Parts: sequence; C-alpha cells; structure tokens
Amino acid sequence: MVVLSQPALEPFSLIKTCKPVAFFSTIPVVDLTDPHAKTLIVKACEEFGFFKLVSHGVPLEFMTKLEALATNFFNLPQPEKDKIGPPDPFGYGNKKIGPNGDVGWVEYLLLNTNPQIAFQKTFSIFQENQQNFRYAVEDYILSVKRMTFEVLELIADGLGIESRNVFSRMLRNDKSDSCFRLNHYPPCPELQALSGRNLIGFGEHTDPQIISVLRSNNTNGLQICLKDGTWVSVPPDQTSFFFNVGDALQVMTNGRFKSVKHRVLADPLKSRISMIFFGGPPLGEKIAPLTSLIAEREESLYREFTWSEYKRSAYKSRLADYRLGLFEKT
Ligand code: GA4
Repeated sequence: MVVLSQPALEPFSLIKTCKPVAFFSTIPVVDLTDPHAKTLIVKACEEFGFFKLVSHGVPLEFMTKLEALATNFFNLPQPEKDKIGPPDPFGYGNKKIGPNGDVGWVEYLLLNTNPQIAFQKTFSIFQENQQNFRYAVEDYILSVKRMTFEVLELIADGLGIESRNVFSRMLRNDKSDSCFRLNHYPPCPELQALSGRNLIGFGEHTDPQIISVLRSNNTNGLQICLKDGTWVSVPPDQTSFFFNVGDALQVMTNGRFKSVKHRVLADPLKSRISMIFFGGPPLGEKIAPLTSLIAEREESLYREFTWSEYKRSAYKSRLADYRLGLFEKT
C-alpha cells in the first residue's frame, strides 16, 4: 500500500491506493432454506467470520428500489447533500470516515435504526422530497432485520446454546443500537490510468457490532482478510447478502468466531453502491464470553464491558486499530 505523491494525482493524495488482489474462489455460500444451514454458518464464522447468504427471503425489489433511490440521492448537487452533514456520526459524509482523521474514496449516509433516535435525526435527513427514499430504507431494514434474527438464531442453535435468542434478542430489543449505512464509491478512472492501482474507498477495519449484513450492486470492491493474512476480493452478487462477524460476537463466542478484517477498493470504471445493516446491542447491554462457550480448561479471553463502553472506545480509535485489544484479559 502506498500514498501517492505525483502532482497529477494531487486530488487523491491523502487517500491510499492498493493493487488489485485475486478473487476469493471458495467463499462459503449458505442457503437459508438448507436444513444444514446452522452448521454451515457456524463453520463459516469460525473459518472466515464471513459468508454469503442465498435464498434469504428478502424481496429483490426492496434491494433494487433502495439502490435506485440511493443513486438518486448521491447524484444530488453537492450543496444539497452537504446540508445533512457533516456526520455526528449520523448524517451525510464525504471522504472523511469517523472523527479521527481516516479518509477514503467514498461518500455515505449513516443512519441510526433505533426508532427513538432515528425519528429525531433521520427525519431531518429525509426532507419532504425524500419521503420515498425514507420508506424504501424502512422497508429494506425491516426485511433485512427479520432475516438477521433468523441467522442469529441459527448461530445460537448451531453453537448448541440452549436459548436460541441469546444473540437475536439484543437486536430485537427496541433499544438495540443498530445502524445502517449507504455507501457510494465513485469510479476513479484517472488514477487507474496513471498508476494501475485502485483508490481505497473504505480502509481495513473490523466492525464493532454483533453482525453486519451487506448488499451491493454488481461492482467489485469488497475484500476480506483470511486467517493467514492474505487479502481476497469478494465477487459481487447483487441478489445475495454478505454477513460479517463483528467484534461483539467474537467476544461472546470467546474468540471461536473471528470478526473479519475487510476493506473496499473503488472500481476504476463503475460506481459501487452498498447498503449495510450493523446489528448492535442496546447501549447498556453487558458483553462478555457466554459461559457455555468457554470450553473446559479454557479461560474467558475478554473482560466484561457494556456496549456503550465499547462504542465510546471505538470512536476514539482509528479505523485500522485493533479495538478488542483494550478488552482482552492479560
Ligand atoms: C466501522 C463499521 C461501521 O461502518 C461504523 C463505523 C464508524 C463510523 O463510520 O462512524 C467508525 C468505524 C465503524 C469504527 C471505528 C470508528 C467508528 C469510524 C471510526 C473511525 C458506523 C461503526 O460502527 O464503526
């Protein structure tokens, strides 16, 4: 990874670049209607912290409609979009990610999905002429949440945990601190022509929450890091969802599941649009390894913390930091 310095590449100079990497050919694909789904999901979460879900039950129409309305939004004149930024962290953001100096070739809308918060801030984001956009976001989130509850219940089942809702209850709770992100990665043809490299849209990081659910259009860009440190590119599939294990799930499984390091490169020629639901617990929820998942002769690897504590600490960090380090038992 290098930082560009030639004058011709000046506009991109703060944003890092990267050479393309090989495609991930053995990506775990799980069919939600498969009777073995729970075993396959657990295996994928242990091995990669990542899997693709098909036959998921979310109507394709919800995805394509939201994609079209998000595209319209990102096509608005810059001053219109800037009216609902800078993000605090919710709202419209452009190139700046988080509060600590991270940048990427991306513009985005970050929304809270908790009705108690969302209905104050999100309402002002969706002004009168954006009503359809708001409804499309709501339909999409409702349907994606339903699928995510099911996946989390399969995970609990697959792990042999007695109460199936041990994870899903945290998202089902109406105080759940979940959020939703729409990302637009504009193409970068000049850079590709000049350097043969891609701009980094969203730098490497793990997601702090329990689980993240991503859907994108058919443009390349998402890469995940395998256990041996190799980065692989995930072939896009606009009809499916990609699930990422987040830090909180890594803790609750006492490290049996790994929160997957991932990043996104901008495509040289095509816009990439992605929509991600981040399933988080309520702010006061205590996060700690589940006793039933601490194997015999094994110890708890993390100290207990509240989600609010973890979030506060995450917002003091840089994107690529190893955030769980502060919560590991020594
Ligand atoms: C990464 C996952 C989600 O996109 C996000 C991001 C958040 C933000 O963009 O506001 C953070 C980042 C994410 C982790 C570290 C902090 C917080 C930017 C940042 C530098 C919404 C989230 O929850 O954590």
